Amino acid sequence: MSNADKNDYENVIFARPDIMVDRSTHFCPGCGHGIIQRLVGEALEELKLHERAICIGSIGCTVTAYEYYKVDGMEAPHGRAPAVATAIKRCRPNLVPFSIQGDGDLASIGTAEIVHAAARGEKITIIFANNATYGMTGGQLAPTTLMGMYSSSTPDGRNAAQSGFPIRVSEMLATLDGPAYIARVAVNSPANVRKAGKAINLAFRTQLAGLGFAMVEVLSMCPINWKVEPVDAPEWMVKNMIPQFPLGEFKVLPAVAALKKADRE
Ligand SMILES: Cc1ncc(C[n+]2csc(CCOP(=O)(O)OP(=O)(O)O)c2C)c(N)n1
Ligand code: SF4
Repeated sequence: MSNADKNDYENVIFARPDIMVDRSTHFCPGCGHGIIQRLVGEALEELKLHERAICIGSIGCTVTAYEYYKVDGMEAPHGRAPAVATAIKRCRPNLVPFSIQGDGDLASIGTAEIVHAAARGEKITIIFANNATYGMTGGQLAPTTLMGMYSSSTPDGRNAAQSGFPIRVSEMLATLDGPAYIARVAVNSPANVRKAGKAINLAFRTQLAGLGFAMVEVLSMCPINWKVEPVDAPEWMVKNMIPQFPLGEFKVLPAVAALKKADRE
């Protein structure tokens, strides 16, 4: 239903958040990115960030994320979204910069930026879409590609001797003192989508409360590069990705826990 149409119904149970542009996504069928973009849109709307949010486009299939939201946007070079967000936040503390970064973007070319932004405790919000592949460029090996998993640059499957092991970014960043909130969620089922929405909302509220760096890693389907049917991709994630990347919260500062508790009361 479009933004305009929703006014035509008395009892709307599902509508596009007004802060989102009325357009379809450019993603492949079954891709998780569209769900993630929607959840971010819901958080922006719920928190009334129309005038304050600024979407930093990262490189990968979410490169034009800012075209989906009626908020300001800026493009960052590959992997550098946390550095761009840092600059914006430090110069204009009232703005709410955020980025949706892929695993190639965040955990490969952008490793230094994300580690140091987290270590500095920058008050920014990062949504890390982990689909275990370089989606946009044709399914090359990513830092999060699973052991034995096919990629176009490891056609016989990932092996440790050649490519090392997958990086668990959330667990790694949670060892730092800077982050306020780090969680891993997934968008493979309605229940998990709801949990993902709550985590993303909390990550924005962590920034709004000035509590520090917040990152939500979202396990996301990429059926085209996983070489599975879109309908089978959520189950593929359960069998293959979640054992390697367990869901949960890895860093929750007490002040963030208090924000969460306030939700339930
Ligand atoms: C400096 C630079 N190097 C390489 C590229 C090519 N490139 C574009 S997207 C991409 C991979 C993105 O993969 P990922 O971050 O996992 O996002 P996904 O597409 O899977 O969402 C690469 C290597 C680029 N645009 N700029
Ligand atoms: S290549 Fe993968 S990540 Fe990119 S839009 Fe298609 S399914 Fe989504």
